Order: sequence, then structure tokens, then C-alpha cells
Amino acid sequence: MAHLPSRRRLALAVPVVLSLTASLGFLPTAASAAPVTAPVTQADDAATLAYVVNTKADHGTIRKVKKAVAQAGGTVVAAYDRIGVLVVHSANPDFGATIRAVRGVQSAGATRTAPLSAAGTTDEGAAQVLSKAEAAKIEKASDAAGQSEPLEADQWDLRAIGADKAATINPGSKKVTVAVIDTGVDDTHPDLAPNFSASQSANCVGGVADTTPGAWRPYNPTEDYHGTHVAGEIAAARNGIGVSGVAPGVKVAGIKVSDPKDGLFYPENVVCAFVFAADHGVEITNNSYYVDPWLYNCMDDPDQRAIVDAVNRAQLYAQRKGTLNVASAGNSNHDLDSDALEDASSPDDSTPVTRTVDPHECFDVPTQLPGVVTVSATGVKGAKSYYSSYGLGVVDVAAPGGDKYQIPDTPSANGRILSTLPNNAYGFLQGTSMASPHVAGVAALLKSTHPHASPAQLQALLKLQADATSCPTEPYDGDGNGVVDATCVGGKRLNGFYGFGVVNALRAVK
Ligand SMILES: [Ca+2]
Ligand SMILES: [Ca+2]
Repeated sequence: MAHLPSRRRLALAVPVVLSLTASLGFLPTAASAAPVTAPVTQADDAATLAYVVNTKADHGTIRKVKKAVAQAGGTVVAAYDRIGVLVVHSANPDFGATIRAVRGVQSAGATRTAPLSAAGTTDEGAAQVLSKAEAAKIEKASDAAGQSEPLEADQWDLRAIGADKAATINPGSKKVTVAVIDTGVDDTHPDLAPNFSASQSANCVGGVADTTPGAWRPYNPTEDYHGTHVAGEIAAARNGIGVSGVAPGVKVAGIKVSDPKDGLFYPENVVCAFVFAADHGVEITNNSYYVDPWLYNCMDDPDQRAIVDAVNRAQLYAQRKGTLNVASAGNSNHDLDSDALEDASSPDDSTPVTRTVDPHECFDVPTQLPGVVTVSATGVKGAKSYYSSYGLGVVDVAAPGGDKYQIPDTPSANGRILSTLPNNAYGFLQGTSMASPHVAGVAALLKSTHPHASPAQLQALLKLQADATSCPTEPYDGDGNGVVDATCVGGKRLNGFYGFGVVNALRAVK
């Protein structure tokens, strides 16, 4: 699910990382984890579910497990042998329990609760499309301010992190690519076309990468605008039209993972995306979503545990190949370091059941996985956005994601983030979805100035160079209705609202 604000979304804790890594086992080093099995077409069966089956990553085990999959009534759709992840379709209601009992299977479970053939619904909140009249007003102000981009006067978010000044020193290197794992990217947008990397883009829906030209574009540009907005925030060109991204000199790729029927980001799609990014030399991935259908994946549930395991193997594989993964903290205003949270939206592919979860045992994926940079959102006043999830030891850094209650002194006076939309349009969105790409952009600048930095070193630099931001001195009332909404814990250098602080693009290029 995209991390937009009008819906439920979350993230969770961080101290879990050690136990998580330990309990899931580690992955083998490998040249490539690309799948070796071709996709099959058999989604018509009204009872067919998709599964991930996670095994020891040796050839003997994988061969035996593949046989067992067939015997249990499953069809292998993709085999990521190097990380021991099989994507399987099966109509056998006992498939999960059967395959979990097979020697060498470390975890296995369904990645959805509704059959593949179920008719989904897409309910993304609408973007605020920029009107011509509003654009004209902004262009006048940008011109008066001597800004290179016509809509830059409204980009308060760039100025908040010094990205406007950074661009005059170093806009980032063409040798650095940020892949947007999302709803697809409209690379025909004139503000994205100059920086788009088609050779590092794909459609991963179904769990197998399709690199057919244009496969990475949104299925439905009107509804699936999210990825295009994110891409522009990172790397819209400084070309005298529209907006600029945080790192207008780097390349941006699109890896589509949202299902065409319901818009959901199923686990096997995300597994495919991390492996594809890693195998295609992507330096940074942006992840402004949580993996569906569970907002929180609890380790005591066999299906949810298998989802955590599979996606974690894929993202760790990417890290080992030198890819830094950046992710949004979620828009539920949840304290991800609390003892109990209410999840009323899962599973979101069928009928949600309200449950109470401990975010130290139940994880928002991928943001809570080990080594992933977790990003909270701020508004123009520099305060945590009213919707942003938070948590001491969970949030690593903060960045502008917009906040309709924090109004900027810009021509549009719109507290959200302005960026590209499909079909050569522009528009405003707010969310931790918008904060994460600012961090991905700064990370891309860091990678440009420190080409040999590892993912861990990039993360350390992001934190070291961040503008330390103290907890609010007054009780936090994000929406201003007189009711306190959240409590910030920690000191100036590290706290639950802002982690190590708001990222800084200017320091990244100095
Ligand atoms: Ca531009
Ligand atoms: Ca309030």
C-alpha cells in the first residue's frame, strides 16, 4: 500500500533487528538472485493463492523443495535460488501447512488472503492537480526570485533541506541511480525523461521482472500517480520546466510492484523488485509503501512470518550488493516503539479484522527490516507531520513530507509537496511517501560525492549530517484540535519524532 496519508499505513520498531536477522537466518553471497523460472499463466482458478516458500539456499535443498511444491499441488512461478525464495501458486487449501513440514523449508506462507482472480478495488486518495491559474502564479514568483525552474517558488521542501543550494554545487552524478519501487513511473514526463534509466526499470508484478519497454509505466496513469510523484521528488531535471528534484543530476528508474486490479503491493512483487534493483546496479531504492496485505506482519503467524522472511532476504541481498534501501515510516501517527498498536486495516485484500499488535514482534515491511533507512515526515514549520508515524529507535531520519496544517509562505500556500504526475502534469501530495524520496535524493548526492561508500556508510553519513531537531517543547497537537496526538521521546541528537534529524542536501555535496 502506498504511504499516502488518507489511508492506513504504518511501520514499527528497530531493536528487533538482531533477533529478526538471527531468527530468519542469513543469505548466501551470490552473483545474482535473478529468478530462473518463467512466469506461468494460471491465475484463473478461483481458489488459487500466491505463496512464498523460503528455503536453505543450497541447490540440493532447492531441488527437493521444488519437487515437494509440485507434489503439494503448487506451481513455481519464480525461483530466486540465491536467496532461497520460491514464488508459488497453488489452489490447494493445505498447501502452506504441507510445504512448511518439508525438510529444508524455513518458512512458507500465503502472500494474500483473497484468490488471484478476485476483483480488487483501488482506492488511492486523489492528488491535488496543479491548475493552470495556480501554475501561472507560481511561475511569476519563481521568475521574480531568479529560480531556474518555473514551479520552484512552491518547492519549500527543497529549501528546507538545502537542496536548492546543493544543486549549484553538485546536482548529483549520472552514475548514481535511484530506483522507485512503486506504482510505476511515467518516464515520458518531460521533467523525468532526461534522467530516466530504462535499462534499470521493470514491471515486477507477479514476482517476475518484465523489462519490455514501457512495462514500468503505471497501469492506470489517473490512479497510479504515486510513483511518478516520488520519482520527480528525487530526480526531476533542472531543465527550465516544471520542478526540480532533490538530486536533479542523478538517474531515476521505475520498478512497478502495484497490482493492476487492486493497487496493492504484494510481497512477491517486492521480492522481485529488490533483487532486480540489486542485479542491475541500482545504488539506492526508495520504498514509499508497506507490503500488502498486512500492515503489520506478526512473527507468530506462519504466513506473515514467511512474508517478513522473503522480503528481508531480498532487501538484505540488495544491501550486500551495495544498494541502500530507504523507506517511509507510515502515516498512521503510530508510536512504533510502543507496546501495543491497533491494526484495523489488515488484511487489506479481503475483510480486515481488528487486532492489537506489538510493533516489536509485528513488523511494517520493508521499513522495519534491518539496515533499511526509516523516514518520518515534517511540514514547512519543521515539525513532525500530523500523520507521520514515529518511534525512538525506529525512525532514523526525517525529511519534508508535507502537512496541510503547516502552511508555507509560497504562492499556492499549500503545505503539501509539489512534484510530477503522469501525463505531463504536476500536483501536490503529502505523506511519509513524500519524505522518503527526499532522503533517497540526499543519499544519491552522498553516493555521488562518495562513490565507494557502502550502504551502511551512506546511512551513517545521512545521520551524521542531519540537522538535529529537538522534541517539541509543547505537547504535540499536530492537527491543532486541542487534543494531544503523540509524545516525542529522546534528546536533541536522537528522538522518536525525527531520529537523528532532518537530512541535509547541502552538507552532502560539500
Ligand atoms: Ca524541471
Ligand atoms: Ca490533535
